Amino acid sequence: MPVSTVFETKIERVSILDEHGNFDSQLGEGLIPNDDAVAMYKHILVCRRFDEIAFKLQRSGRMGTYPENRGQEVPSLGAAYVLQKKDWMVTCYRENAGLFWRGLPMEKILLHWMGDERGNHIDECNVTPIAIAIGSQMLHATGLAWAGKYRKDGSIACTFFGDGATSEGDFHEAANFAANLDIPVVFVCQNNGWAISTPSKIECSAPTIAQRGLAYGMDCVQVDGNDLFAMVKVMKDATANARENNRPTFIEATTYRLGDHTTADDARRYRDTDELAMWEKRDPTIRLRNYLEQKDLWSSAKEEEQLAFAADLVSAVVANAEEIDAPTTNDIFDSMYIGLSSELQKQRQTLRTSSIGQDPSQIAQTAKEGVVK
Ligand SMILES: Cc1ncc(C[n+]2csc(CCOP(=O)(O)OP(=O)(O)O)c2C)c(N)n1
Ligand SMILES: [Mg+2]
Repeated sequence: MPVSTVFETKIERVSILDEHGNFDSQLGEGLIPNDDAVAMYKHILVCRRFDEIAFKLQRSGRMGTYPENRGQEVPSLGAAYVLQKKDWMVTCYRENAGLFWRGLPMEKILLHWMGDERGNHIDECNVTPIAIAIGSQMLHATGLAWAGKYRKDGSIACTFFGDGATSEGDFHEAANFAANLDIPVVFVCQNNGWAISTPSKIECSAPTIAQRGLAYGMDCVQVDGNDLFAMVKVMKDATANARENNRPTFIEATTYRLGDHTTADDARRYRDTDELAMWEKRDPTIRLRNYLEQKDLWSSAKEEEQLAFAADLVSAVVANAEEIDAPTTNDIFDSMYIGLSSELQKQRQTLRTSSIGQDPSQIAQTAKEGVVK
């Protein structure tokens, strides 16, 4: 036969607790113990409060740009729940829930968005500073996972990025490298349907983003990214694949940002109100709360208590971030590098780079002396 099929595949989608409250007990039973499910719900309420206050800090001029995380808490939280301490979590900017769960002090994220380099100086846990240059972090994660494999320390890495980031060359390089060199890294794409105002369907003409990982020979799966149980399930499978087989996995977590892209954006200018209303019904907090209430693990009284706790906690975090001593101009060097090259030492001393040219005070001085006309 001259024509034969050389490759056939399918992409599976995992859902355990759906937006209507249906729970797949075959897949979900025993996956998350009750105490942990309660703890994670409480954590999401804290993250929501953090988001709300961070937004207000920007609006009142007390912080720079901030990207709301609201609606997208589950993918990073589910992943952080499964990852081990020695593993690396390498994220962009919509993964506060997972970063805080892993132990990143919340004030560090505020400091980052306040433009204070100390927000990027992280000793507390194996997470990297949040990546704003779209796509760059996937290469870092692949390198960290490769180092873990080389050192045989049993660590793996998990990296997060958006749907838009899979159109960047960095993604393709990281995926190609990880798949061909058997590197234990988990790629988690948070497909929220938009890259700022560009809808994902005009950036990716395939029916799933997960297929992009398939092209490199990785195991790929799509998951309901607003379903904590499903996210934990696919992360358990992916981390086992990484630890036992040194194989990367591509997880496409479908989700939605309920807020604007950042505080510099107004999503009403390009997003349909019907689309937003549909996703508001799929809010991960609604289905998780219903699940907990049905099991008699949650109540309105507990909700009120936790909301009050979250408000106090976030107020304390804001106070910590705002009351810290003003940064020195050298922080940018001291937070960024372990050792400084001679060029960087010169920059640290003079606070200028050779490429920028003379600093303003020197120019003023020479101008006065009549050297510069
Ligand atoms: C290399 C690079 N190019 C462009 C930008 C500007 N930018 C910031 S966010 C963004 C869209 C990212 O979309 P996606 O990856 O889907 O992430 P989302 O914000 O939806 O979570 C762009 C283009 C950037 N930060 N870095
Ligand atoms: Mg996106």
